[in-house]
Amino acid sequence: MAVSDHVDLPTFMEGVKKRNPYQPEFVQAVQEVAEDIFEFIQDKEEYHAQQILRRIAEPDRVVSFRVCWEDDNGNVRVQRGWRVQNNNAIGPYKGGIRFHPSVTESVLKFLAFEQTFKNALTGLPMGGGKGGSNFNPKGKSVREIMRFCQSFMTELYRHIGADIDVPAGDIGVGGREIGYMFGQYKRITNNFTGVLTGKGLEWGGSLIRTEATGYGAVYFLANMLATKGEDLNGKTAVISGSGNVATHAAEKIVQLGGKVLTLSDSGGYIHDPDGIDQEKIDWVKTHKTHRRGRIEEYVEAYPRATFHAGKTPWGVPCDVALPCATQNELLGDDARTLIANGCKAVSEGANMPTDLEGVHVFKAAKILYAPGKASNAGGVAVSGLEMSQNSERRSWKEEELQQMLKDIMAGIHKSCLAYGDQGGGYIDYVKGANIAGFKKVADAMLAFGVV
Ligand code: NDP
Ligand code: 2IT
Repeated sequence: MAVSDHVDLPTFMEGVKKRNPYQPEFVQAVQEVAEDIFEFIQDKEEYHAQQILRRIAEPDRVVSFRVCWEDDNGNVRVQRGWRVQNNNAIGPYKGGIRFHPSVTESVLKFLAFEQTFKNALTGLPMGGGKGGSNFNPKGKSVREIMRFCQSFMTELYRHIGADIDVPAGDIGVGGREIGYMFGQYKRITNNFTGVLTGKGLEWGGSLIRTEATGYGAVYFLANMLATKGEDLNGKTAVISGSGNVATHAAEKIVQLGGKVLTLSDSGGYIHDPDGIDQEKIDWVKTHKTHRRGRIEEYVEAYPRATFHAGKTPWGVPCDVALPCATQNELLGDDARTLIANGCKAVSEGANMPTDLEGVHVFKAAKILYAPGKASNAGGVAVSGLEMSQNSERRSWKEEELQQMLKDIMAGIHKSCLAYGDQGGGYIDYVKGANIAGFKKVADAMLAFGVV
C-alpha cells in the first residue's frame, strides 16, 4: 500500500491547493465534498488504493480557447472560452454553459466537479462537465450575442457530441443562446443530433426543461418539509436571483400555496410584502428576459415593494429560503441571520451559493438544508430526459415528464436519507448527497481500472 493513499484531509487539501493555485472556487467545492468523503472511505481500502477522490478532483481535460467576434461598431473583441470535461465514468460529459464576466477556469472547474456528483444523483447516465466564457451579455445587442455564440461554437463543436459531451444553458445562456449555438453546430457538422439540451420545442427540445430546475428545487424542499410533517402552504419564502431558476422556483412556491417575498439581481433585491404572485412573476420573466431590464424597476410597476441596492435578501424574515442566483451569495453571517429569524429550510437552486462557513452554520443548527447538487438537479435531469427523447426521436407528454421530474427529485431525496440520516430526526443532506453521488461514480471508476 502506498503511503500517499492514506493522507489525512488537511494534507489532501494542501495538495489540491498546491496543484490549483488561484482557483479558490474549485478548492472550496473539493473541500466541501472531501469533508464527507474522507469519513466515508475511512474503512474502504479500495477507494484509497485506487485514489478515487484524487482522480475525480482532477478533470479529465480542460479545453481553453480564444473566441473572436465583431461588435456592432466593427471592433474586434476577444474573449476566452472553456469546456471542462471533469468525469465520464457513468455517461457522456453533461453540464451547462455560462456566459458571465466572472467566469474563470476556477469557476468552471468547480461547476464541472459539482456536476459530476449531481448528475450521478439523478440516476441517469450522465458524466460531469461545464463550459463558458467571460463574455458579458449585458448591454450587447441580440446580433452581437448571436455572433459571439457562433464564434464560441466554431471551436467548441470539435469537443462535443451526443455521446461525448452534451452542453446546456446556465447563467447568461438560455433558449436564445442555445438556438444560436445549435444552429452553428448543425451548419458546421451537417449533423442534426441531440448535442445540446434546452433546445426549442420545434427542434428537439423537451417540455418542462425550462421550468425543471426551479420546480425541482421546490419539490426537493417539499420532500424535506414532509420529513417534519409540514408542507409549503402558507409559508413565506425568500428567493435570490430573478433568472430562469429563481422565477420558476417562485412559480412553484406560489402554486403550492406559499408566499414569495423577494427576488434579486446583481444590483440588489426587491421586497414585496404583498407577495410576488403569478402575475408579478410573469412580469419579472418578461422584464428580465425580453426587455433585459433590471429588478429595481419592479418597484415602479408595484409601488408597495421596496428596492434595496447592493444587498442580498437574507435579512428578510422567512420560513424557507432559496438562493437561486450564483456561487457564494449566502455567507456565514447571512446563514446566522436566517436561522435567528426562524428560517426552517434552505433549498439551493444555484450552484454552491452558500460559502463553506455558511454550510457549517446550517449543519450545526441542524436545519433542513439541501446543497445545490441535490436540490437543483431537476434541470439536468430533464436534460437527461431530453437526450433520451432525442435518441428515440420522439417527444414525451408533459404529464409524463412532470411525473418523472417529481419522481427523480424524490429519488434524490431518498438517496440523501440513505447516507445522511444522523438519527434523532436530523438529516445531513450535504453528507447524504456527497456520499451517494460519490459512490456511484467511484464504483464505476473501480470497474475501469487505472485510467
Ligand atoms: P440566469 O442567467 O437566468 O439568471 C441568473 C440570475 O442570477 C440573474 O438574476 C442574475 O442577475 C443573478 N446573478 C448572476 N450572477 C450574479 C452575481 N455575481 N451576483 C448577484 N447576482 C447574480 O441563470 P440561471 O437562473 O439559469 O442560473 C442561476 C443559478 O442556478 C446558477 O448558479 C446556475 O449555475 C444554477 N443552475 C442553473 C440551472 C439551469 O437549468 N439554468 C440548473 C442548475 C443550476 P443579473 O441579471 O444582474 O446578472
Ligand atoms: O448546473 C446545472 O445543472 C445546469 N446548468 C444544467 C445542466 C444541464 O446539462 O442541463
